[in-house]
Amino acid sequence: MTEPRQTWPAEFAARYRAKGYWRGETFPRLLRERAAAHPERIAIIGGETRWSYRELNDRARRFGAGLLALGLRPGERVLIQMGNVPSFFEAVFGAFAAGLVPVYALPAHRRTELMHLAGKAEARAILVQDRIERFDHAGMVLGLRAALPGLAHVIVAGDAPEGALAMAQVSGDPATLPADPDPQAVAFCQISGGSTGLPKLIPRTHDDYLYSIRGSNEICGIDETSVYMAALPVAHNFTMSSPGCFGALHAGARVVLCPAAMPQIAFPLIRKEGVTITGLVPPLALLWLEAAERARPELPSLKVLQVGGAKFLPESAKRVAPLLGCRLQQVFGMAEGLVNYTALDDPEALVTETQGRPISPDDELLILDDAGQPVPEGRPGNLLTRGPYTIRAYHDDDSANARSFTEDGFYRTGDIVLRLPSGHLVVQGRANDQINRNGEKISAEEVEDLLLGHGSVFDAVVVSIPDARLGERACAFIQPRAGTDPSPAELRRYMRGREVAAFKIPDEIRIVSGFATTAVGKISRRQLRESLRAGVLAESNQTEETAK
Ligand code: AMP
Ligand code: DBH
Repeated sequence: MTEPRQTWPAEFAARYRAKGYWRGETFPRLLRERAAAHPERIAIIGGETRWSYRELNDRARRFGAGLLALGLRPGERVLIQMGNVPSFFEAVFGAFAAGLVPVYALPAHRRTELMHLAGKAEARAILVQDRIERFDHAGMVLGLRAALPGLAHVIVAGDAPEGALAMAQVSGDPATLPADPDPQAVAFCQISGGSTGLPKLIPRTHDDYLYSIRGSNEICGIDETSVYMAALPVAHNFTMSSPGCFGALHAGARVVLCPAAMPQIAFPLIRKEGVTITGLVPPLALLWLEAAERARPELPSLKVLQVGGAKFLPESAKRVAPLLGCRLQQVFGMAEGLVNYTALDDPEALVTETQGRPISPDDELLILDDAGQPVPEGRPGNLLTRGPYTIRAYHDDDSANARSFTEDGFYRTGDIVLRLPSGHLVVQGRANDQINRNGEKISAEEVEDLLLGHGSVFDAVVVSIPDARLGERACAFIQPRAGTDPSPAELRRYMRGREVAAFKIPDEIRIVSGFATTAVGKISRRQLRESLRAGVLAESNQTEETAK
């Protein structure tokens, strides 16, 4: 068994502690203390459910004790796939109380991703919501069981099918819960979008994550009067911690769970619950702006709209304050750590044109050219970072670690940024082959690999194409095997059959006779992707020209 760990060199750890970043706080203690300080205050609102801090804490502790009563042991991993429902917090804080390590899957993940995550984490249990948006998640997870010999329990929030345990029945005596964990221990694993292969596990410690949460709360002005609405999936790092649901709970504030981020659902909820802050990815922010243009919504409580996960263009950013009557805050973050924010009192131009500054004075940022040399100030380059809440390694993945971290512990973000004299970063794009579709990160390599599994595919190259609605869309170029003639529809069906997250199915599939090579018959994937992308862009420019 490989237990997830995250360690910083001793001199760094000592510095982060001395500066008060790492304070020895832990998640189980956090909720217990808040529940003791203000038991009757509302913590979580979801649908008709309103849980006070006391109720959330009591439920979590009984559930955590129930997990131990099933035979799970502190340190073991529990894969959690749930949507924006109160029981997510009961599950997660229950696991924390029991010393178990949650590993978060996103609602969009399907069999392929769950198998990978559960396998990598050596999960002893999977906790899953019965259905999310009508998809039978419980059924899917039960179907994995046979292939995961280490998996002891499938626990279902909601209606449990035969063969699974209902979450409501998992209950035990809180007196059996262990002592609080070591603050340096891994509290949970976030997951990375990544640019190669399936999602990687990101072990985060109590100390490091809670520092990023306190820092975020300060920058975002979160206090006990705040009402944070989770519009994006709660398990996403943005929604969880920037400042997100955990930020709100840390401040003793309220979390409102929005079942879907469409304006028709979100606007009335903001009005009803007096939401003060929420976060969106750019395509959803565009939807909100469009809706607001049609019928100016009254959202007097809303003070801050955060937009992040993908680049929000200045022209759209400028429309937020006039149309929604709130401030915009851009957020450029990553589950590996580093998070940047524009400040609430930054001048307008910086808020609309930049992705903000890092949380911590001890976030070290390098902006390097492809040869690894610092670029002149103000020029774009590859962003590398290390600091008090940025991981030093992924869980159990030597080759990813070798690629993603330098010898002195900097994380290669894969982002191309430039830095203004004020310290604000402007994201210019990605250095590697990742498609940022709607804020969902897709590895071109992973999709190519899936396509290559089809009997008629000789070679496949997947590229990102700028897209007005999605930010970027995925376009797959397919070279068929000699004598075969696969259609795009058939390839899409095939991908669906592989049971992967639907956002990974290419938006466009083009069948080509072959790929360009050099005289010696070689071309790098990167060059190839660039030339294919350039071809698509040239075509769409031409169409625009003829339309004029
Ligand atoms: P992940 O590592 O999967 O958590 O994804 C983080 C990545 O999302 C970053 O490295 C960026 O590529 C992208 N990202 C997040 N926020 C922004 C933003 N505000 N602007 C541009 N890209 C962003
Ligand atoms: O995209 C991200 O991963 C992200 C965006 C904004 C993130 O992890 C975050 C803020 O914390």
